[in-house]
Amino acid sequence: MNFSLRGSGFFFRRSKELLNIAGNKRSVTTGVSTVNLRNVIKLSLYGAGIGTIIGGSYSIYKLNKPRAHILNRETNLPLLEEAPDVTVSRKVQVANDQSGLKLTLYQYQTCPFCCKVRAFLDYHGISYDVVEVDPVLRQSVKWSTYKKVPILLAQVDNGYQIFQDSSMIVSALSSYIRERGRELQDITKSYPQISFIDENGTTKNEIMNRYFLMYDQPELKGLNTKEVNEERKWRKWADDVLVHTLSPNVYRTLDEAVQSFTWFSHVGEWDKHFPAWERYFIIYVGAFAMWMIGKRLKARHNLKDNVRISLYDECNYFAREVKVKGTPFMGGGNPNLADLAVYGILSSIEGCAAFQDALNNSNIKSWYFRMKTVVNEHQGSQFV
Ligand SMILES: N[C@@H](CCC(=O)N[C@@H](CS)C(=O)NCC(=O)O)C(=O)O
Repeated sequence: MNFSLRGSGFFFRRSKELLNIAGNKRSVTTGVSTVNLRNVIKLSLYGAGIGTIIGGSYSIYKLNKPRAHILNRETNLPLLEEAPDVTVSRKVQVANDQSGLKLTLYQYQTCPFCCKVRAFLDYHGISYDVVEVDPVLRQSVKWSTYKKVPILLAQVDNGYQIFQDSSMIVSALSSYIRERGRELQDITKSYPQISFIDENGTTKNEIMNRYFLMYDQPELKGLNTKEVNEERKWRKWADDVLVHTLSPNVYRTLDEAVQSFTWFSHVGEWDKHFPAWERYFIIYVGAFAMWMIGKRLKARHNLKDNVRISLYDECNYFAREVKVKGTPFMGGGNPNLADLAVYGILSSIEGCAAFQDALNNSNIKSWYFRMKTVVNEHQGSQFV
């Protein structure tokens, strides 16, 4: 009650003041002298002018200010002055390597993205050293700010050029071998990196143009735009769709997860690279963790209830496209980068039950074995 009385008093007092102001105003506009009018106009013009300057400057400032979620506009991949002090796990030597490249691949043997890079290098008959990274302690990549594999180091005149992200590695090397004469360091400038904060507040790095090959004059090289676009589309599909069917399949049950990790240990020669306790730790703890994570990935990527069907569907999707073309490969008579990407990704699960099931229940088998032959025989060395 008290409150409402005081409230009404306040209302009446304010109303009177407002009436007074209105009355004064009326006297200004009716009994106006020219000097007063000029002052009023002047003041209004000054006000408008100052307002425009402040407003305009603020807009220019806002337009030029980088958007808060973009951390840097672009940076080029760095150059190391000296090679990191690490032990090479194995050397892949191809007798007639014409590339002139001196490469070291930091990898996990069964990471699909690393397998994709190896498929590219092996097909083209390019020699390289391999550093098998310990997935738990990761000591051999401590020198890198990038926290994933594959990472590729190429020896150049003044140091070691870093390449990261499998698709960028493949695009950059492919541009290099097809357009000899351009320095590797120069090519990497076409793949700038931006960092940004995504909608969940996580800092992300993205390599621009990673699916693009860098040619000076593509039309002079007889490149057909439709084929180039198609190759890019399937490479992207391999990374965005196909690869996401793998984990939920190879870690589908706890037994399958242990079987997959045991095979990873075998082909990655973990017995040579890691002590026994660490190997068993990775196999059993890794299998359990990935079995749990596999369920979340299944939901995130909208896989079918029976995840095998999603794997078969994607294999058939690709195989059907090759069949429609009527050529042995997506690239025609020879594989293109899309063939190599799909082959590399599928080869990462070759020893898993899911892979055998995919061969037996989809139409990918004959294409897959054609690819295996041309990659293992380095048949692409004719293009280097
Ligand atoms: N877009 C990257 C993805 C690479 C990636 O996710 N690699 C995984 C291994 S398959 C990784 O290194 N994850 C971080 C880790 O294991 O610590 C590429 O194409 O290279």
